[in-house]
Amino acid sequence: MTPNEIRAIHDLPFPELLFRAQGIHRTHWNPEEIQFCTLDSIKTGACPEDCAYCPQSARYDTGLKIEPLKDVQAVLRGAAEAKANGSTRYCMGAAWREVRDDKNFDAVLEMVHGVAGMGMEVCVTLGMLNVDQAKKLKSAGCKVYNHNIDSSKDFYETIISTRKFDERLETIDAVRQAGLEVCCGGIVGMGETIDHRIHFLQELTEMDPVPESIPINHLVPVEGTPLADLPPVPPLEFIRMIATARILFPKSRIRLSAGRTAMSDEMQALAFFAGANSLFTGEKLLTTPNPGESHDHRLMTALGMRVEGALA
Ligand code: SAM
Ligand code: DTB
Ligand code: SF4
Repeated sequence: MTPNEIRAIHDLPFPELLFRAQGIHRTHWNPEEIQFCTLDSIKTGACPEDCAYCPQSARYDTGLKIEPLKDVQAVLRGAAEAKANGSTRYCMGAAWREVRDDKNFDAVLEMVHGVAGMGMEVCVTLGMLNVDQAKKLKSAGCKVYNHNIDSSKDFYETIISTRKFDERLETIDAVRQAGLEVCCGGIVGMGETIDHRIHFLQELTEMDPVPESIPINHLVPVEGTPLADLPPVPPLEFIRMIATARILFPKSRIRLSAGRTAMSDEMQALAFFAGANSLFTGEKLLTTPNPGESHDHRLMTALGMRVEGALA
């Protein structure tokens, strides 16, 4: 699809855009269900990369408490608790530039093995990696690898100087070659234009196969990072992104990811109507606040919706 064709969808009159997105959504998904996923930051901060949005980069003073790789048993306890709260997917993130073949990676493989053994879907996001490492994750029971392209190539290279957009694509290729599912999305609200957003979506359409899961994060502005003072994206623009993603990727999960603490319940309801069908629960994302388990269960009840895979 050309950028102009994608832009034409994105710019449809709002009722038409939402009607189309919802129609596609109900053809492929149960519109009453939302998948609850839990994030666990297994290694926090002191990252050598300079991603301008990220509180975990060592370049910015964000007051973040740096933590080395967590203990395997502590991670497994967290996963058991998340499962008890309705999460069916456990996503472990490490502030690494890349995976190294060392004892830390061996410990991550143990975590993956343990969480998979509890019957949860396991997703990890560890930075760049090669096919061999991706295969080891797969053998340990990992289902999905998260690696975002974050924005259009042009815009990406104004946001991060320590790596190239094409290196992101290489990692995603390695993940595919190993037979893992791909979770790949981006961030809106970093000062990009709507055309940058369109090119970001177009880049995803060119992946073959397209990602099974597409997180749409709203920038969480963190003091100390270069993007700390950016204004939020107008809510209706954000909803247009969700709806356009749903139309372009009928069978992919669209994840309403970072930034929900700044969104009203009404805005989140609109995002679900536009086709978002997954979110991160818990008090924290990786390092920034998140609405929390009880808020999200209340929201599901208020909307007459259900947590996907929940017993009751
Ligand atoms: N270090 C690995 C990497 O960069 O792929 C994995 C962890 S990194 C924190 C995962 C993703 O979190 C980033 O690609 C970005 O999309 C998202 N993220 C980080 N900081 C954010 C922020 N302040 N607001 C919204 N999303 C953010
Ligand atoms: C993704 O796209 N969003 C999640 C997950 N993948 C790993 C991370 C959001 C992090 C937001 C900033 C923070 O809490 O540090
Ligand atoms: Fe490091 Fe990932 Fe944050 Fe970039 S987004 S600074 S690679 S943790």
